[in-house]
Amino acid sequence: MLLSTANSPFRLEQLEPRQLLSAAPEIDTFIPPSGAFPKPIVAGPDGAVWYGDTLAHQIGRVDRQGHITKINIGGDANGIASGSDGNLWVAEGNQLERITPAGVVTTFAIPFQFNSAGSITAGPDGALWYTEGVFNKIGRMTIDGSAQEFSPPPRTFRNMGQITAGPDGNLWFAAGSNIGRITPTGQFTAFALPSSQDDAVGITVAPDGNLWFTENNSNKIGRITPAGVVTQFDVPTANSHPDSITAGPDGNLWFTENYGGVAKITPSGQITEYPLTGFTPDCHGIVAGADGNIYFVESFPNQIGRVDIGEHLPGDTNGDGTVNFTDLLTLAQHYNSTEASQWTGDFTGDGTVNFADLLILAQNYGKSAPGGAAARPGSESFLTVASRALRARRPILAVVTTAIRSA
Ligand SMILES: [Ca+2]
Ligand SMILES: [Ca+2]
Repeated sequence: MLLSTANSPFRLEQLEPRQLLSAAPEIDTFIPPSGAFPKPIVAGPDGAVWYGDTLAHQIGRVDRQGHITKINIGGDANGIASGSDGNLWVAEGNQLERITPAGVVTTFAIPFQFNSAGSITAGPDGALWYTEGVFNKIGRMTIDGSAQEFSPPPRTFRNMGQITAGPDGNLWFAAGSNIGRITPTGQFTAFALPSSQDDAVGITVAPDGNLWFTENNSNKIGRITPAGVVTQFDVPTANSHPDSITAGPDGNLWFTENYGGVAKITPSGQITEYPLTGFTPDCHGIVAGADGNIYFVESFPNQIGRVDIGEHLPGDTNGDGTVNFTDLLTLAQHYNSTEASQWTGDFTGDGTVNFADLLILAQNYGKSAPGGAAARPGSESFLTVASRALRARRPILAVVTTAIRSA
């Protein structure tokens, strides 16, 4: 549409209204220093994300900058949970292991030694609950390592998969053509899915008060209310093999696909898939990190992925919700670095950490994001640091660097 007036030399062209394109989120990839075929992943008690290798007797810790450190454990981590005791718990065959964030490992045998603990989660009763896929039992271990196991009526469940704490005080688990529920005292209920071909493997609880689950071979995402009403949604890509699912901070559910990538589903069932580039990665565990981003495991080729959907306060290099001296130190350490991201101080996103980024940090110094995880003040105000630099007639960065060196 053209707008013009008789006396005006200008013609104004009015833009047609257009739909805003929603850009695909950025996906980062982190390569561990060692390990093999990672699968489960959890938001750890220390604010970092932790995952387990199923073939290398190790668990890994992923920090906000994507650095990965490994801890050796006694077996293969089939499942990993964040316990009520502030420790990590790993299901690894016929034992569970308790690992402190500092790396102290304690091993506890499960009662039935011929079984294999797969998925594990923290229960509403403060204990750890785990599925035993081979003989289809559910186990419960207290944080001091004493365990009991519950057997459902024969032939009720097969192919027990993941387990999660439900919104109703019970534990819920995926089991092939059933979704299962067990009360803290061990009473089982089976909710049959519509088809015997349904194949539930992953499960999580969502803010809408329902349980959401993946169907691996039947290529669906399902929702079940605590009363047992099931709704299913087909995944657009055929044979994508949905694996694990988690509730994102954006109100959507996020899930992995064994063949190709990561995807989200809205509470009303709209699915958007984000195929990963390169050769087809084999994606398994997925979790929302404390920084508001989605972390997932590429079992093959042994990588950790992160979907950057978190709100990020510019200047907050460690993602704890507050801009303070710690963030300034990180920026100083990476000044002029080529390893530039918002986690190292590149808030302008131009690939370098430089003076423009320092200005942004200064502007936000002392600010906290809404719901910032740790809204504690910096040890020194930015003005103190800056005025010290001015008094010494030196650039602020030199003062910061001196502070780092003398620390
Ligand atoms: Ca911070
Ligand atoms: Ca920059």
